[in-house]
Amino acid sequence: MPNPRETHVTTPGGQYQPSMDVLEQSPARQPGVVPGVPTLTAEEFNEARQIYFQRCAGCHGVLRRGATGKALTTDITRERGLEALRDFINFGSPAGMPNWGTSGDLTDRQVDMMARYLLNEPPQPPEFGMAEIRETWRVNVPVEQRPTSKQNNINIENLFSVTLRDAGQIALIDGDTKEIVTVITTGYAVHISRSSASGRYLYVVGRDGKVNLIDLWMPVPDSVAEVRIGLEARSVETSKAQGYEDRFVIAGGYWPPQYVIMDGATLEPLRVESTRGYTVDTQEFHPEPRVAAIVASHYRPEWVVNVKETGKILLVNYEDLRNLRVTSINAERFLHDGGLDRSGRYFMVAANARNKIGVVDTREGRLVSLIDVSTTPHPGRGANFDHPRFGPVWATSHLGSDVVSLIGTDPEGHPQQAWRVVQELNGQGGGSLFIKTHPRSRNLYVDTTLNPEAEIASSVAVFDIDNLDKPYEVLPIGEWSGLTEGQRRVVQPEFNRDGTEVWFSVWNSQAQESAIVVVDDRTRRPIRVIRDRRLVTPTGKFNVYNTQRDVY
Ligand code: DHE
Repeated sequence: MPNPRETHVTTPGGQYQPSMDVLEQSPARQPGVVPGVPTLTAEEFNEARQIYFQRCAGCHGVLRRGATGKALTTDITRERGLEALRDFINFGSPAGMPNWGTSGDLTDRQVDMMARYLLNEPPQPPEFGMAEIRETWRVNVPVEQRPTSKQNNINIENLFSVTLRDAGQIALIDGDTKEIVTVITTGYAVHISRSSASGRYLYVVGRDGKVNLIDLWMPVPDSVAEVRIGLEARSVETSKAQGYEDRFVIAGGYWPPQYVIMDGATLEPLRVESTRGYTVDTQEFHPEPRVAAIVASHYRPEWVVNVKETGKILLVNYEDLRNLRVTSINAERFLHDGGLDRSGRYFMVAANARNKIGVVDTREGRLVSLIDVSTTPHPGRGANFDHPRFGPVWATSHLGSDVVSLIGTDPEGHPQQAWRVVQELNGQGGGSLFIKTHPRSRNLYVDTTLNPEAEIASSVAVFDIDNLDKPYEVLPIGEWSGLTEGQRRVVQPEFNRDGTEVWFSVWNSQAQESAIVVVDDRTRRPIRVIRDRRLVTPTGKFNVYNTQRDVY
């Protein structure tokens, strides 16, 4: 019988874990020698620390106190011993630990070095409080020197902010002409963009915690302010409640685990709050619960802040920053991404490693339901549409299976269906990251970016919303791009302002050419391929109007 550890292979979900790319660059002191514990040279320590932050910290935590992966504190690792640790790193485990050695990702020397690294105390990365945050704050164009009216001819509502991931830049692409308006340097491995409530400003966050404020009214839009809110971050959002349009911004950190509230026009940091605390299930202290998705309520002056490792959803009220009111909702651990339902009242969030979707009523400030879905849901912001039989639904696809779950979201009109999976569709396969439709569209697009099959990763499935029992159509987006090199992973459908076109990124490595393919939503055929040497690793695309109003 084969050794189960040797036959174990890594799943897309197992590979899609946070990588502390920036944190690895912060200085660290090597722990002292402990009698009987194998040591590392200074060079080995630095190499091991980098590998740990890139590959391991996402699951086991920066401080090795455990997240989706097991805790690796020295009381545990020393008990297991060098040989057992080497085996685990080499072969992985069916519980989700990748087979780092047998996959060829790490050499035998590195496997041995990592096992020794784990027997020593973890280095503690620095904190980043208000003094450090303020030191990074720059206003390049003060408010009084900014235009008082729009100084360009761009149709801002149909502008796309495109993440150029590995270039640390965003490209602003005119949705009407499909021309690149400008490329702006932002944070390292830039992650997402969000529009301000008025649509004038764009906020961009890099993995290095740098937030850029871009003024779209300038003759050529550019960054007018910047600040670093921590050392590792993934999310940013603005104030959208009536009377607070463009007033505040919030950004969430992975390290330190904190969120920072800033002035909307200057990014002046106003308040920093830690998310360290107790988990919702066992109520144990967690020293590094990361801030995942943040969404602004349109009803109330509140942000919905999702704290990953503790499983808490915080409703942070920004009416009075001195006397900050935070409603702390116990949901489920490993909250990651999510979005609002069509009415804007309910927030739907994936607790990805728990295979659940949490629902929060943002009007009443309470958890409504925790719904079982398939393996590792990953909705992005999800997709809202009217189901022909079940009324309004919100949909998510999954990293770990081909299932698309449709959840009823209309407790008043369709009480039988509300907060239940009303239908499951089967897509092309696992490895899906994003799903999208638009109020004017009757198509539901599902990507499969991380599917191990090249053909599936470079195409998308499209379902007919009016005939959901009909088989999906496969759109060979990678092929349509005309690119012949690379993996041509297709990622994140995003609609234009009118809901007539859907844009897909064809994401190759930094050294290879990438592209954006624009598809006509009605005919499902390509109408334009955007190829330009400046489009380095395009991934997320954020249409200003749709992002501003949460149309998805
Ligand atoms: Fe993302 C959203 C975290 C890897 C593209 N990603 C998010 C959000 C979080 C997050 C918390 C929600 C933000 C919000 O709504 O406020 N992403 C992480 C990770 O921790 C992870 C797994 C690994 C890491 O180290 O960063 C990760 N993400 C990726 C990618 O590899 C992707 C595919 C390509 C890239 O550009 O890095 C990617 N993430 C995106 C995109 C969104 C996103 C495009 C926004 C989707 C949307 O429609 O709103």
